[in-house]
Amino acid sequence: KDAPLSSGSTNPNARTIEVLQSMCDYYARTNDHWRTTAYRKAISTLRRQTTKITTEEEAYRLPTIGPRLAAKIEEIVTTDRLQRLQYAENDAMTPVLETFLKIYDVGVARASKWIAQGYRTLDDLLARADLSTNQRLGIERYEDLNTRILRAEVEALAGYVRRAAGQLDPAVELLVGGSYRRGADSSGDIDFIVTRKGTSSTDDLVPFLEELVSRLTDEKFLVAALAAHKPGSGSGSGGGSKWHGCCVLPLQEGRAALGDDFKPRWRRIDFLLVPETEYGAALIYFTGNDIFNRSIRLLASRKGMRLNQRGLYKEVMRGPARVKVTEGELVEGRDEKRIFEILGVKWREPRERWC
Ligand code: DCP
Ligand code: MG
Ligand code: MN
Repeated sequence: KDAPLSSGSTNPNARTIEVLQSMCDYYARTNDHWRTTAYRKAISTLRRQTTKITTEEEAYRLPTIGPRLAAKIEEIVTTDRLQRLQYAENDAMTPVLETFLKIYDVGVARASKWIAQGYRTLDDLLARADLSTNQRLGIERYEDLNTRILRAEVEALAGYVRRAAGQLDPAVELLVGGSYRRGADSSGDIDFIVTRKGTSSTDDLVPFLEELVSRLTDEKFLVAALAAHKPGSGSGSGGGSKWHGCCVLPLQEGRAALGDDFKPRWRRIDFLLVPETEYGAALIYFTGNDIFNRSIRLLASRKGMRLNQRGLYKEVMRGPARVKVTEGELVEGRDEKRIFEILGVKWREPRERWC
C-alpha cells in the first residue's frame, strides 16, 4: 500500500512525534544543537512510517534512530509521556513558580494552578486570571511588597503610628514584634502588638483599633486593608482583634529617617490586639520565629501543658483521637519570662529566637 506522507493525527505515530517535538523544542531553546538535530532527524523518520512504532527494537531498526531515542519512543508509547520532558518542563517553570510565589497570599497550590492554566507572567495574571482582592493588590504592588524594610524605616513607621495612637489614647502601648524584635536588619512587614494596662479581653481594645485605622486611613498612611481569609482569625469574623493591610511612610518622614534617597513604598503592616492578661504569651507568639514557636509549643505539650498565643495552660483533657475536651487551666499569660520559667527553659532573648 502506498501511504501518503501523513502528519497530524492521521499519522500512526502522531503522539510520539508530538512529544519528541516538545523535547526537540526544549533542546533548541537550551542551544543543544547536537540533540536538536538528532531529534529532528528522528521525527522526520517517524513521519514517514505507515505503522505505529511501539517498541525500542522496532524503532532502533529505523534509520537515524539511535539506542537512546529508540528507548524514549517506547517510553512514550507505553506511558504516553516522557520523564525527561517533564523534568525539562519543570525546570522551565521554576522561575515562573518563584515569581508567582512571591505574590502576597499566594502558595504553591495556587501558583501551580495558574501555571497549569497557562499563565506565565504577572501581566498574564492581571489581564486574564481570576484574582482575589488580596492577590490583585499583591501583583499591582509586587515590587514594593517584595522589598525588605530596613530597621530605620520600621522605626520611622512605628514612630508615625505611635504619635497617632498617643493622641487617641496615651495609655495604649505599641510594640513592634516579629523579625524586628528578633533584631533583624530588615523585615518583610511590620507587626504591631497593641495592648493597654488593665485590659482582659481584646474587645477592650477594638474601639481604639477602629479609631486608629480610620485616622491613619484618612491621613493616607494606611493605603489598603487586606481581607483575612481564615475564619475566626481575622478582622470581621475574628471580632476585629487583628488588622492586616498596607501603609506608606510619607516622603518627609522617610527623608528625615533614611536620607534624601528615600522612596515611599507600600509596606505590609499588621496590628494585633492583645489584652494585658495575655501579653506574655502573645509576645512569644508574635516574636517567633515560626520554627521557634513550633518547638516551644512541642516542649509545652511534652510537659503536659499547652502554649498558644493567649497563654500557657495545664492539664489539657483529651478525649478519643486526642480531641481537646477542655481548654485546660490557665497557668500564665501575662509574663513572657514567667512562661519560660514554668516551662523550665532558659530565658532566650528575642534576638536568640531565630529557631
Ligand atoms: N507566626 C507563626 N507561624 C506562622 C506565621 C507567623 O508562628 N505561620 C508568628 C511568628 C512570626 C510572627 O508570627 O515571627 C510574625 O509573622 P511574620 O509573618 O510577620 O514573620 P516575621 O516577622 O518573623 O518575618 P518577616 O520579616 O518576614 O515579617
Ligand atoms: Mg513580620
Ligand atoms: Mn506579619
